[in-house]
Order: sequence, then structure tokens, then C-alpha cells
Amino acid sequence: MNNEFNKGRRKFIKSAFTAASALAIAKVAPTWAAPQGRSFKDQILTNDEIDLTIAKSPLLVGNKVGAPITINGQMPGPLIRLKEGQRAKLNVTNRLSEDTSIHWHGIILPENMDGVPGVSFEGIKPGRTFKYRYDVEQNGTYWYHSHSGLQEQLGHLGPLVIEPKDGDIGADREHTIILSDWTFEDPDTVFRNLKVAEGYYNYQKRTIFETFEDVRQQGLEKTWKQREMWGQMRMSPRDIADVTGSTYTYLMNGRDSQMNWSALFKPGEKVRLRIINGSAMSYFDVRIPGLEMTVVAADGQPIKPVSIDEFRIGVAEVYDVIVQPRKNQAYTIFAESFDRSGYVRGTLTPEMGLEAEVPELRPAVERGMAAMGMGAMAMSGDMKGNSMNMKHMGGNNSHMTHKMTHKKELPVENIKIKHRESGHGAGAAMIATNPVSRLHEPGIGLEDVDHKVLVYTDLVGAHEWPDTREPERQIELHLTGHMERYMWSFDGKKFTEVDGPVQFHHGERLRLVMVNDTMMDHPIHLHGMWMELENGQYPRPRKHTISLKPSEKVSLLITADAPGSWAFHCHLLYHMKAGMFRVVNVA
Ligand SMILES: [Cu+2]
Repeated sequence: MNNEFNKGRRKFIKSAFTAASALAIAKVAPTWAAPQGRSFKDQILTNDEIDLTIAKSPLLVGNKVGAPITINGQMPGPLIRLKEGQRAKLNVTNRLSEDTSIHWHGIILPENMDGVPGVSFEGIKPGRTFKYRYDVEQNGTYWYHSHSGLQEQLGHLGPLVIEPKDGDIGADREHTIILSDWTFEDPDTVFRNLKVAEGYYNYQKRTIFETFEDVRQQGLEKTWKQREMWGQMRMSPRDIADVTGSTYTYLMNGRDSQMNWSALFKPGEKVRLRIINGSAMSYFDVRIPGLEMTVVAADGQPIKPVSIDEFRIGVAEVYDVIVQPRKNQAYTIFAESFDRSGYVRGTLTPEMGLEAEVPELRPAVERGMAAMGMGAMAMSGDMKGNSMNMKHMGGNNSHMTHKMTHKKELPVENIKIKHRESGHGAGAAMIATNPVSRLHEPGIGLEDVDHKVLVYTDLVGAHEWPDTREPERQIELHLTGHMERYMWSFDGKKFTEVDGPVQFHHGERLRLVMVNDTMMDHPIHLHGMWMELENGQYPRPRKHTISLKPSEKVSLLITADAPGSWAFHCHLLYHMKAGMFRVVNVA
């Protein structure tokens, strides 16, 4: 017996390190991110009433202890599973020393349950509990997050899955994946850094050696012109993202690449992956080398299945994909930040402990002329043809020769874009004189990959939506910004500068036209109502968040059927904080 004890003890000591790390992992990994996932026949675990406690707790993030905001002790928060048709009862208790809130992203609900402090309610004071109550009238993959200050950057977010009435998820098994970006810096410091030094987190700027190389290859004059132009735009050609892997640790279900979140499958099974981008600032390009993905839902809403090898997911967007791994081997789920400054990987595996090859990060991309919606121009290298008109250069210098590459003409292509006389004032460093539709483009850095990348024009609604009316009215909004001063706004006005809300008339059918007058991608999110993307497909896909590329114009149809005040904003957290936020009032 003594012998047995010693043997056991030795074994214990030997595995102490592993045990300790397992403990640490248990502390950080949300319990719902269990490797087995759920199978179609699993019992539905829906508590009638769900209690959520918001607190600040030390947790292991990657290899270091951070102080995230946790929900029921986890970061990200628990997976909330609701069922279509039920009444949601969610009690949120604030154990922080400041106000908090939860916004249910993509959920159609009454105005006072939407959780935006100052717009839908007062917020939740320290020590208080707010009882969210609403009828669940939809199904699909969604998420939830704080709408107070910069709390979202501290991990105040989690996944929300609503099962369809009949319980059929269209697969044998499912896993939920929420991507996020974590920094050990104080979010207020990050914001201050962005304000004081343009490109603070951009360590990928061109070096002097690269400049010499450019001069050698394309001559001094052209190089100089390029530099001058980028200088005038107050942008570095590599400012794809303004907060990057230089401060971020990218996480998949709260784990970094080292911790390797892993999920099980049985070869031959159909696995539904519910993929949510819960990042504060990071777009990801997602692929699973060796597996084709079939996208079946976008932003929680069903679409006609489309097979792809890779997709870009903007901040706050959601895609559901079905994969069918047939081989008895592990596969890497690879989420690469779109500026190529980092990645996070996880593993789909038939047994725990296996892993697959992790792809190399692809080289950093240059904004180049293509960023301005002038793909054809970029190739010819004609600097005169850019569609971005720097205001201080004056006049309209655009010679529009953009080649139409889409099959169908979109409504937005016939809409004449109006810029204000003032060119949106001091808040806009530039305006896009010739914005174009870019829905058919995969986005910067994905133009030349040799496999199928999802584009917005691939999205077709699975069925017709209830309101088939033509729009009665059109509203035009411009996405504007001033990179150097880190000012972000709509129509050149920060939220603090606008007179009042954007007015929707209750019951009307609206066309919302948006124009991106900046050099960055922005994921624009409307609360309370769906936006149907006019992408030339019918039924149109429904979105809660639409990402606009630089110099792009898009149009969306909205049924203004939700009375009250709703947030409308860029979902890049620091852009929202800087002023790219409006209230929409439906009355
Ligand atoms: Cu933005």
C-alpha cells in the first residue's frame, strides 16, 4: 500500500506541471468550449432564467495573468443557449466598480431591452441587477457584449446561440467559436496612443531600405509621388488595422494559439461551426486547410449554402459554416488578422492531443491604389486616376475608368452620391469622389489567393423576408475620418457634434446608402432592425453588421418597424469611442 502510495505520489509529481497548466486552462477556458461540442440529439439545456455576474477577475490569457472583465468568472462569458419562441429571462448583476451593460447583438427586441446606456436604458449601476426580458422570435448564432465605455476590449463578451423551434441544426455536431483580441494594456491607454501618434501600433511601415528598393525599381519620381500622396492622406500604406498584433493576443474561445482550443469530430460527421468575431478591432481571414467550408448563415440568418475555402469576417460579423472532415486526422482552424500582424489557431480533431500543421502568416499587404476601389488603376500604376480626392489638393481630379467586373448592376451603382459643399468639414480628411460598389471583391490581401474566398455577392437569403416593398425613401450617410487626429464620424460630425438622431418613420421602407470616405474598412452595425444588403441577389441577405471597404458605396433596405431609439455605429471599438456613432429614432 505504501508502495502504491509512493508510486502514486511520484506520478503526481511527474504530472504536476501538466496538472498545473490544466488547472490554469480550466480557469481560463469557458466550460461551454468543451471539445465534444453538441450533437443534434443532445438534450437542449436552456435554463428558464439565466443569471450573469459581471466582475473583474485575474485570469490567464496566453502565458500571462491579465485582469479581464469576466462573466460568471469566464472570459469570454458563458455560451447562452436560448430557443426560438421562448421568453428570455436574463438577470445581469454588476460587480464592477463602474456602470456596465449587456447588448444582445443581432437580436430583435424591444428598445428598452437593447442594453445601450444613454440610448435604450440607464445602464447597470455597481451592485445592481438588471432583468432583461424579451421574446425570442428568431434563431441562429449571435453574441452579446458590453456597450459601456471600452469594456468590450477587456473581454466583456460572449456567444449567444438560439436553437430553431424544431431543434434541427442541419449537422451532426456543432461547435461555437468566438474570436477576440486581448491586450494587456489599459484600453484607455490604447485609445490615447491612437489619438497622439498615428500608426502607433503599426510596426509594419515601409523601412528606408524598402524605400531605396522602390526607388531602384520604379524610379525616384514615382516613389516620391507615392510617398507624397500617402503623406497627404495621413496614412501609411500599411495602415490596414489601427490596433495590431504588436499589442494584441488573438484568442479563440479565450485561448491563444499556444493553448490551442481543440474540438472533436468523428470522421464523416457534418460539423456546424458557429463563428463569431467578438474582437474590438480585428478583422480575421478564416480557413481550415484541407477542408471545404459551406456557409449556411450570415449574421445568424440563413443563406443558400455556398462552398468556399476562406472567408473574411469583419468585427461583429457572424458566419455559420458546415464542414465534413472525412479523414482520421487533425485540421487547423486558422484565423489570421487581416493586416497579417498575427493569428490564432485552434484544432478540429478526432482525438484530443492531436494537432495539424499551422500555416505561415502571409506577407503584410499594402493598401496601394486598390484600397481606393481602383483595382484597374493599381495595376497600371497611374497615380492620377485615384478616386480619393484629397481636399487640400482641391478640385475633382478623378478620371474614372473603373472596369465593371460584376455580372449584375446593383441599385447603388445608379445612385448619384452627394457630398456636402463643405466636403463634410474638418472631420473628414478626404472624400471619395467616385465611390464604387466593391461587394464582389474579397478585400485587401485576398485578391490573389488561389482558392475560393467568400464575397458579399455570394450571399443569397435562404427565403424571402416578410417585407417585399420597394423603398419609399432614401437616406445617405458618409463614413468619414481623419486618421492623424483619430477622428471618426458620420458625415464629418462626431456623435458629440450632431444635433439629433437620424429619423426613420415608423413603418416605412427605407434605402440606406452608405459611402466610405475613408481609407479603412468599417463594420457598420444597426441595432433593432435588419438591413437587407442590395447585392444583386434575391432574396437579399440580411445583415446586422455590414463591412464597407475604402471608397465603397453600398445600399441596404430597412423596414423601420421597431419604434424607439437605436444605436447605429462603427463596430471598431475605438472608432465608435472617437465618434462614429449615431442614434436612429424610429417614430
Ligand atoms: Cu470604423
